Amino acid sequence: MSHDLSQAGRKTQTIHAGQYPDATTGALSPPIYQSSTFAFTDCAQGAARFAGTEGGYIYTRMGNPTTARLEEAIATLEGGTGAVTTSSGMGALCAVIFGLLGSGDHVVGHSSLYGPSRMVIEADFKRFGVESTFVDTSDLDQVRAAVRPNTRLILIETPANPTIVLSDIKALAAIAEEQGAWLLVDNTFASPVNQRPLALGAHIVMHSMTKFINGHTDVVAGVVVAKDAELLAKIAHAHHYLGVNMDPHQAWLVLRGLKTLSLRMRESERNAQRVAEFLEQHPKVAWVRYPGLKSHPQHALAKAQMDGFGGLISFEVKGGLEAGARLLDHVQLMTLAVSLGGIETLIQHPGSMTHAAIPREERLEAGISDGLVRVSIGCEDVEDLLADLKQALQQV
Ligand code: LCS
Repeated sequence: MSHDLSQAGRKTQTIHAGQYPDATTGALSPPIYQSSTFAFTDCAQGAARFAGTEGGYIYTRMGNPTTARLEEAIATLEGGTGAVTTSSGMGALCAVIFGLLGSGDHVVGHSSLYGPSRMVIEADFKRFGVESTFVDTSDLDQVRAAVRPNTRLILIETPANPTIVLSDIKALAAIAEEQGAWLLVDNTFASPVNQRPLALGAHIVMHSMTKFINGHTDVVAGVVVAKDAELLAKIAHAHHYLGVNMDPHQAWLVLRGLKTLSLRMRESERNAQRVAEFLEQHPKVAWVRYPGLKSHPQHALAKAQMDGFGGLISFEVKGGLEAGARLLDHVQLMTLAVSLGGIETLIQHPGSMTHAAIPREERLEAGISDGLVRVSIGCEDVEDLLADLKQALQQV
């Protein structure tokens, strides 16, 4: 264990939490314990580890020293009691639902969620009796109207994928508390550098670490952090049975990426602010949504609950889908690809890509218009990004 970093600054936490010299060799970079299983000294020790009366490792699906370092790091950053790492962000979401909900329980979710996150609840967990209602959680009245006596979970992304709509974490946590439900915040877009939902009252935080936390577009990974130990134990139990564990090598890569999270986020949001301002004044652009713009309907909330505005922008080119497709087909430096939060700029069309699984009517209701373009701004020289957008917009 490293020394207590719970009160340290975020840059310090990203660099030092879970990162300390190996006890036997002094290696500063964490060893990758690429082992599926761990030997017991005798039968009594094996029995004690299974019974939970003795700490230590058993089998990598249930825990591993390299993934444990990453869990320590993210729990420190999010201010949680602990964390479980998962093979993907979807693995994180499924572990929470599998661990906490059952037939007859009800979920209130943000209508604008990553497509598969919404559909796994709306279509797949439905087969197991989990009910759900999706509303615009930025409107608290809609949430209050959707909550039922059997509501156990409120799920939001803030900022939301791909609409960049914000939801008020503190207010939603209060509604959840009143109802005896848990508030789960998918903190992927903000990252723990910009937003700490547990401190605002949320009960559980999850991430697709595929995005900003890893940051190098080379790993798919997820994590769940819980505020209290009992909740974490329930989720961890489900996680061990589901088999959505993280591989030790995957954990090592994310630990490496995490060290520069703060640096990357600051660079990416500095660029994103400039790009958003450029798009907003461009005559061929119909609208732009970025939390750092005064025109964002929740700019004040962004300033209150976030410490930075992040790297994600959504916008629409005048002429809708056809015009947007032309733009996407003509970018040169930006890459036409899904995913986000990497060091390089990625641009994509949610309606036909990341959110295509959501029926069109539901997409439109959630504010995901046919022409909406989402761009994840990276750490390139901003002048090059602006020049690329300028030339691509000329082709529209
Ligand atoms: N939560 C959010 C907010 C996401 O954006 C994603 C993936 C997930 C969860 C799922 O994480 P994964 O299993 O992929 O690690 N979002 C993607 C996107 O917008 N483009 O490609 C993937």
